[in-house]
Amino acid sequence: MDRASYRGPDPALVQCMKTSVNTLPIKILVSGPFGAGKTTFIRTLSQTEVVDTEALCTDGSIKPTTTVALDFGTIQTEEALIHLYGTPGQERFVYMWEVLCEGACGLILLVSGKHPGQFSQARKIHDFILSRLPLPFVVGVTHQDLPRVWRPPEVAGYFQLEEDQVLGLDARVAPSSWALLQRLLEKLCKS
Ligand SMILES: Nc1nc2c(ncn2[C@@H]2O[C@H](COP(=O)(O)OP(=O)(O)OP(=O)(O)O)[C@@H](O)[C@H]2O)c(=O)[nH]1
Ligand SMILES: [Mg+2]
Repeated sequence: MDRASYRGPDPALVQCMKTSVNTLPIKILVSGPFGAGKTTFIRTLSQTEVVDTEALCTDGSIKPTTTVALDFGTIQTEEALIHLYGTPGQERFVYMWEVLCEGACGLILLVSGKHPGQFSQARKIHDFILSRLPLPFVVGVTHQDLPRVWRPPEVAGYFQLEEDQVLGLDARVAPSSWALLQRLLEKLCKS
């Protein structure tokens, strides 16, 4: 077809592309150390029943269960379908981090402001994932509802990140969790 006779794209094709854009999921990885709040974050935001793989902690740990494979939740916004994949926090499940990275568009790295001793583990997870896939990412500092916890600017300093890449949240609360996801989506749009 020559330029002169071109009358614009086939309306059926345009409709099909719009549908694809709205239905192709954006895969977001939610990772971070043990107990950072990954499963909680996904349960708070998911609009569908969360698929989780919790198993009892048998070592007298600080919490009764831990994720052993993944968490999976979904969010449908006007613009996009978002798939949230949560990783296990414990290093013995490291093989799942690799599996879950596949096809991810962005990373939410959660750290608990209550447990600065886990920041080095968070850095390991960050390096593990980003050395395989240079994903846009944000850091969420959970447990901001508690007193005497590390605050986002301090965590940004620790990880040597810009302050706007690190947000505080209570992962049990939807608006606070949504603000973090929104920050990542803004980054994805710019990348
Ligand atoms: N107060 C408070 N509690 C939180 C917050 N985020 C998570 N929790 C609690 O912390 C505990 C651990 O949360 P999980 O969501 O299981 O943590 P996880 O990162 O999935 O843990 P693993 O899968 O074992 O690595 C749960 O009891 C949550 O209710 C938060 O921001 N504030
Ligand atoms: Mg979990």
